[in-house]
Parts: sequence; C-alpha cells; structure tokens
Amino acid sequence: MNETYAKTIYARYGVDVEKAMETLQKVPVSLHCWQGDDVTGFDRKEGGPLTGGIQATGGYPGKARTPEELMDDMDQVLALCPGTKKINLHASYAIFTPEAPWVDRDKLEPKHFAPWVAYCKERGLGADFNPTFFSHPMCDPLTLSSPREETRRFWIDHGKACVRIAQYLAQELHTPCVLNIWTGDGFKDIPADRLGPRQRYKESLDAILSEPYDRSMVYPCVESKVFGIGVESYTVGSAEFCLKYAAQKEGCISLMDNGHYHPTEVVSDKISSLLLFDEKLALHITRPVRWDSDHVVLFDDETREICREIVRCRALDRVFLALDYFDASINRVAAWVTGYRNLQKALLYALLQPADTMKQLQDTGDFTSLLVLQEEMKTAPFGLIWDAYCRRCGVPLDGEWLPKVKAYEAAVLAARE
Ligand code: RNT
Ligand code: ZN
Repeated sequence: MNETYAKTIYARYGVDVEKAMETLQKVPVSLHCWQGDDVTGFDRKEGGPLTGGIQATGGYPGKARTPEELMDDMDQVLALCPGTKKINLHASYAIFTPEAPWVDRDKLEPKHFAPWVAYCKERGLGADFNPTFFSHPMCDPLTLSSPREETRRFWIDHGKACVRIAQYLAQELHTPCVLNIWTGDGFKDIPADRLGPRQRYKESLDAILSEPYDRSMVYPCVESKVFGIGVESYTVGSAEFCLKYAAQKEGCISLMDNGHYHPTEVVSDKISSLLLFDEKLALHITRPVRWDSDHVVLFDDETREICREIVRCRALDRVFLALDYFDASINRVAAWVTGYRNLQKALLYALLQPADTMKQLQDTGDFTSLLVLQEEMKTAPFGLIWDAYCRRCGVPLDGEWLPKVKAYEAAVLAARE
C-alpha cells in the first residue's frame, strides 16, 4: 500500500522504481574484510603496529582474532545487507594451516587463500584482492619505491605473488578480481628528491605487472593518495602519478579513494573525466573527517553524488565499487553493516533520480526547473522504496537489523577479550 503510493510519486517524475531495484540488485559491491579486526590480519603473530600512515582508532571490544571469528562476523554482515556482494581481501589475511604453513609475504601462494575460496564458494561470492605493503618489518619504511634493492625485491616478489593469487581467486570464483596496489610510501618532511622514488615505484609496478594474468579476469589498479600520518610532505603514489601510470600501462586502471584528496576536492567530480578516457574505474568508498580518517560511510551528500555520477554516466558495469573504512570505536559488525547499507541506499537513491529529465533541463538552459526538481527529489518517499528493496533482497528493514547485531554482540563478541 505505502509502497504503491511511493511508486506513484516517483512515476510522477517518470522514474521506474521496479527497474531501479532490479538494476541495483545485480551491482556487485565489495565488502572489505579489514573492518572486522582494525586492519590487523593474520600474518603477524608477533603483532606490531599498523603502519603506512593509516590508523584505526578506538578500543571497542569484540575484535575478530582468528580467521574463523572474522568469517563468522562477515556472515552476520552479509546476512544483513542487500545486493550482490563480493569480499575484499588483503594479503595479510592469508590463512596458515598445516597444509599451507606460514611463509613471508614474498612467498605467498594461492593455497594460503584456499579457506577464503571455500568461504566464497559456499556463499556464492566473488573476491577482490590487495597486496599488503604496510605493517611489516620489510617496510624500511619505503616499499616499492625504496632506494634499497633488497627491499624493492621483497615487495616486488610480494606483488607478483599477489597477481598469481588474484588470478586464482578470479578463476576459482568465476568472477573478475580487482587487484588494488596501494603503498603508504612517502616522506614526513620535504624531500630532496621527488623523482627518484617515483621512478623506482614505476619500475617496481612494471616488474609486478610483468607477471602474467588474464586481462578479462584480473584488473590491477593503482590507488593514489595525498598524504598519510607521518607522511605529510610527499606521497610517492600521488594522484598524478597514479593517473599517468594507469593511463600508459595496458590493463592497469585507476582507483580513487574519496579520502585521498585535498579537503575540498570531490571524487564525484572526477568520475566523468576518468570514464571518458578509461573503460574501467575502481573506487574506494570511505568517509574522511578532516583527514583520511576512514570513518563509517554515511548516506551523505558526497556518497550520493558519487553514486549519481556513476548512474548518470550509465557506468554501473564499468566501475568497481568497494568499501574502505575501519572504525574500532563502535561495534565493528554494526560499522560494517551501516556503511554497506548506506552505499546501497546511495545507489538506490541515485537510480531513483529522473536523470534524463535533469540532463535535458541542463541542456535547454532551464536551470530554474532543474533546481526545483533536484530539491523536490530529496523528499520523495525514498525510505518506502528502500524498505521494498530490503524486502525484495530478503534482508531486515531499517530498525530491524541492529537488534540482531546486539544479540550477536551479547552472545559472541562479548566473549572475546
Ligand atoms: C589507505 C588506503 C588503502 C587501505 C586499505 C587497507 O589510505 O585507503 O586502500 O585503506 O588497503
Ligand atoms: Zn583505500
């Protein structure tokens, strides 16, 4: 009844609600495994700090300590989120077993991810992959751009191992695998040589990507950044470096993380330019608060605008969408679910805009009508359609999922130290 009424309102603006829901249900969104354990991973028995200029702040209890716990937590999240899911793994989440004992990152093999493949197969998920160029003794602190040959060799070998693992994930799961390369390489203070590290980074990337892979199944990308904690003055993999690297490297695409730009720069304005020149584009959806703080993704203006750009460019099948945040100050499962559902909301919101009408108003110079229409769409009965979408996907509605997370917290998370 309510849903029917909501649909008539959208129909007034020429929006086909059924079609929007049907489209969204098929768009893959990658769930980042690292929200569940504050980017710790399983390959550092001795512990050690999170490095690379990123930080997970907060000490909320219940952090996942083992692969089993992380998988259990991810199951909770998957059950509470609508849409087509992939999972996003970092190399540091390799699972060591008697059949696949511990090796250092330069020697990782597909078998160290066999339990993740089993996990994905049981749930019909695809997987994306990331080499881990941080939180490791071989960061000197540079990695792929280090002047030390031995350091670069180690990390190039790590990168190549990850190409092979990405190929394995794609093959086993019959789903394309995004292989995202990000390093925190850079300097705290003003460098004496900006070119040298970038030249070495380029050569290291070339060496990694000389490893053979199937171009239709593995999508390597380079993620740029403006600065990190302790790396305030110079980032090797800057925006220009990554854009130019991807532009000239066959098969390599750009990844934009919306926490990685100057504070008034927005990724929503960059998407159309990249899509004009590149077939594919990858995004990390996050929320920067004053800096690259990786707060939980909200249903906020910029998240909506990013999604509207993708929809308006008719590029839902050309953009790889992944979440990237880590909040250790609240229930981690709730943090995951909130961000995932918010990205779904933003995508649905975008699909419910009368994009063609708006474009026509712009092209005919009727900016008055455009402004009015844009404002009216903000209060269209979106919540009712969101409910309908959740029902259609068989997941709880808003107001229904948090009690489930709280129950899981009481029964499972609270028992973890
Ligand atoms: C860091 C980058 C990077 C990481 C993950 C863990 O600033 O955003 O994507 O967050 O690889
Ligand atoms: Zn990122």
